[in-house]
Amino acid sequence: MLLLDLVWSVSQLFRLGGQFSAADGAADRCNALNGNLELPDTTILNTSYIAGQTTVPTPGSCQPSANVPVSLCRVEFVITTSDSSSVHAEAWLPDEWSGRFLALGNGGLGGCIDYDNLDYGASLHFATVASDNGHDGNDGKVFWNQPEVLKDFAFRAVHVESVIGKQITEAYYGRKHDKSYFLGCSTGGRQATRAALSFPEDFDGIVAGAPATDFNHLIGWVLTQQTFFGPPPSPDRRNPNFIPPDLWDTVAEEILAQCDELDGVKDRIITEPDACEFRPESLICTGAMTANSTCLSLAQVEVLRKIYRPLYGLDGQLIYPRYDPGTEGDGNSQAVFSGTLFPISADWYKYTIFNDSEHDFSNFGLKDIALADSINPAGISTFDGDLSAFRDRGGKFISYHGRRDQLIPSGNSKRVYDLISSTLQMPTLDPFYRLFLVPGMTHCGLGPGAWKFGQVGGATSNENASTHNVLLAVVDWVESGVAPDVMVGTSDDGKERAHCRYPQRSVWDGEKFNCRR
Ligand SMILES: *[C@@H]1O[C@H](CO)[C@@H](O)[C@H](O)[C@H]1NC(C)=O
Ligand SMILES: *[C@@H]1O[C@H](CO)[C@@H](O)[C@H](O)[C@H]1NC(C)=O
Ligand SMILES: *[C@@H]1O[C@H](CO)[C@@H](O)[C@H](O)[C@H]1NC(C)=O
Ligand SMILES: *[C@@H]1O[C@H](CO)[C@@H](O)[C@H](O)[C@H]1NC(C)=O
Ligand SMILES: [Ca+2]
Repeated sequence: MLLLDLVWSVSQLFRLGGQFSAADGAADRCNALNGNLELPDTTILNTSYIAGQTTVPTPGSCQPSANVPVSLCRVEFVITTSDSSSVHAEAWLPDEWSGRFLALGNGGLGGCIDYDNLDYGASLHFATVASDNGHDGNDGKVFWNQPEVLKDFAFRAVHVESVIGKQITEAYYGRKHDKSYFLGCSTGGRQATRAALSFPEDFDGIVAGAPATDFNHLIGWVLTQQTFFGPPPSPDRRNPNFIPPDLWDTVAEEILAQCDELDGVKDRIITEPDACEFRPESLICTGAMTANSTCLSLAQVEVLRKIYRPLYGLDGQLIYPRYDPGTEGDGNSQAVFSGTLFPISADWYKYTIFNDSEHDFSNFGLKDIALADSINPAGISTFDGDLSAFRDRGGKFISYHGRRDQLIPSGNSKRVYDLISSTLQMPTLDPFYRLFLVPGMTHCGLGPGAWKFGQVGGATSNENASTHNVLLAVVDWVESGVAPDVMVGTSDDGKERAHCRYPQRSVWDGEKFNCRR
């Protein structure tokens, strides 16, 4: 393993006196980086100065082009992480630089440079870096018998992208960055957590959305959910357990009927899904009714009971919190409930646990999750409450999770908070770690709730203030000591709602929602 014990050895040709001022000679300085920069285990592939509001071609198989918002120097580079692995990355260095460094994460089993957030970070004047996480594309086959590629994915890519990205930033602007940040959601949220646990010096401030932590369990939980209802029926295969899409709409309406108003407001948003004790019995077909789009068979009701229960393992320990009721509307559930094996989950188990591309998942169960636990490829699990090193060096961590997340139950973020709290023996993590729960938001964004709070490009409100933008909020916290009490989000129809930090609850007072213990 080559964990990059790096020596800083750049020929610093481009030092400027005082504040960096952009445009003058920026193109020359950018082009000059190519060939003049010597970085450990790193090859500069290309540098190009790009005038703002341009579309540029991109390498790799993920997307053909990317938008460049503001004038910047684009540096494409590759870091060799072992004899059999490497990380491709890009640094976008805007003319107007705030002095801040920002590293980005990935999604799913990716494999894809996050161009949307390179665009977003650069437009907010961060020197922004993103990588391909050690492989191209979203197919899990790349991990098959490739332990080094797996290490890049599990912990190494974000570390090297930040170590080298900071050196490129310094070489270009002629001075070190002031503070460094990380932004990611889903797999990016897990990468964020891994960074804080294993590389606490890498970032001063971290934003972790819907973190895919306790990874083997999460992936195993998804596959287990899928065994409850099985594949869709076909002419030659009956499946009385399967719940077709239109019946899911009926289920969604019944859950809203039972639980929407628990929070005091009938708005199709269940503020606290954990308070919803959904009773599917009300949907059982009676009398002459046959199971169709308006009622359910006993077998289907039993499937629903299982889906909305937490999953426990062979040893009786919790594997994963339950699926959030209220999530199944608007076709939201279809990715997992369509009956087709969820590709991320199937690939992970095929190529890192079973080492068998033809594995038959029809009997997937708790024994398989126990096997994944025992293998824990490249230490992927990321379920550890000891953030003391990150806390003690002054790091600030903001997590958020939509309560209508169709892929990762929001209860897991509460569970992680509680784990850190008990591990560090801190009754509240307020001094360095805050978790904002976002009612009515799906995975990482979208949904009927007030989901726009700057967590990704495209999720900004009219106000780019730290009260309304989680990235700017962590900046304020790190640089001015101003911690966010609430996170104000904006919905698609322009309504604002203040999201509460756990363990506070969002309580309706007859006129508005307030955050209370
Ligand atoms: C480097 O970037 C420029 C500008 O986008 C492009 O024209 C050129 O083909 C690139 N060269 C390589 C080797 O990728
Ligand atoms: C479902 O079954 C009930 C009772 O058998 C019937 O009244 C209703 O029209 C059916 N709905 C559909 C969509 O077939
Ligand atoms: C699959 O390969 C990994 C890595 O070599 C190994 O740890 C694991 O035990 C293998 N899985 C099985 C089921 O043999
Ligand atoms: C907020 O920031 C984004 C950068 O992503 C920018 O596009 C937008 O115009 C800004 N909005 C305001 C009101 O400044
Ligand atoms: Ca409600």
